Amino acid sequence: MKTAKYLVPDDYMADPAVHVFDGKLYIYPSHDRDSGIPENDNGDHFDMKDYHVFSITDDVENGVVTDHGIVLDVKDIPWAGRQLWDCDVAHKNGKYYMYFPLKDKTDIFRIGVAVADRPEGPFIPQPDPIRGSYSIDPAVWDDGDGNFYMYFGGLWGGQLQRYRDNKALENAAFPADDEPAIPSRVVKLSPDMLQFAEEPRPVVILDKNGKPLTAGDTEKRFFEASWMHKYNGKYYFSYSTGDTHLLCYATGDNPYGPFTYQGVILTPVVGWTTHHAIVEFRGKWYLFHHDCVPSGGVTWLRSLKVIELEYLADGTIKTVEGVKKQHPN
Ligand code: FUB
Repeated sequence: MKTAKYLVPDDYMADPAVHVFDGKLYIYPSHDRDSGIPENDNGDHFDMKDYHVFSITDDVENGVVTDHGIVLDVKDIPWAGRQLWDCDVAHKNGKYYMYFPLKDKTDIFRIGVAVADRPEGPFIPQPDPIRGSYSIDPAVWDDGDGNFYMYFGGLWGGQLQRYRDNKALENAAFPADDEPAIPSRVVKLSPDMLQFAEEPRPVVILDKNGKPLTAGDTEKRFFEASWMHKYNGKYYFSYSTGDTHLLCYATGDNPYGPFTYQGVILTPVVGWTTHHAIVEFRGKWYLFHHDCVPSGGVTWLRSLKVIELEYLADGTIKTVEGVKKQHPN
């Protein structure tokens, strides 16, 4: 697959999380809609209300994409305020666990869990969010030894700047440009998959000299959209740089890191956000992502895309060119 392919041309879907369950590929995206809320740095215009699940049985290039319909609706989540953002799903012992960020009734993002018997749902929400959870963009990694790890966090509208050492701050705090960047977080999940098993830890990304990336290094530092995959025994932590619109990656030797910055996976796409999942299916690697080309550049109406991903012999990822655009900010 040399050029990216749109997967759901008739609707706006974004923020793909993708997994292979029972030999089928399942896509768990955000479901964009036009709410009429004006665009701002807080992301209020991303006012999503439900999730759909999609599956592909054959190969990604030619397979039919099946829409399994609405599998979780904000009106069924007891603690809901607003804004269902990027979710992810993990499978353990015959159950499927959907992790989703949602603002509670006080407008604070928490991470909730909903449980299903099948990968295509429906997902039944737990009565309360995960204790001690905060911010957005949960991505759950199955380490294959019975342990599952959640990566999460996002700056600006994702509220990560409001926390330090897992405690809410009185006021949001951004580090100075020469100070270490605000990190994504990683936490092991409890055996029942419904809570954190420990305190979340910072995901430290080092430069090639072993120094943590600084807040001023905006083309490399973490902003949002964590994802984890493993290639040739190495852990690849990937993420969006947010206001510089890049998807980057860093590699390490274990799920907690530290990770060393390696490079750019995807150059800027049309639209403010960029977000992705990397997954192997039938012997090929794929980069699932989104852009705003079909909506004519409307930031909050994004469309799902996929393109084959290539690794070089040394394990580095060949950069994919997004559909270029000058970003106004
Ligand atoms: O979809 C809302 C937010 O936009 C996601 O949570 C971020 O990762 C960005 O894609």
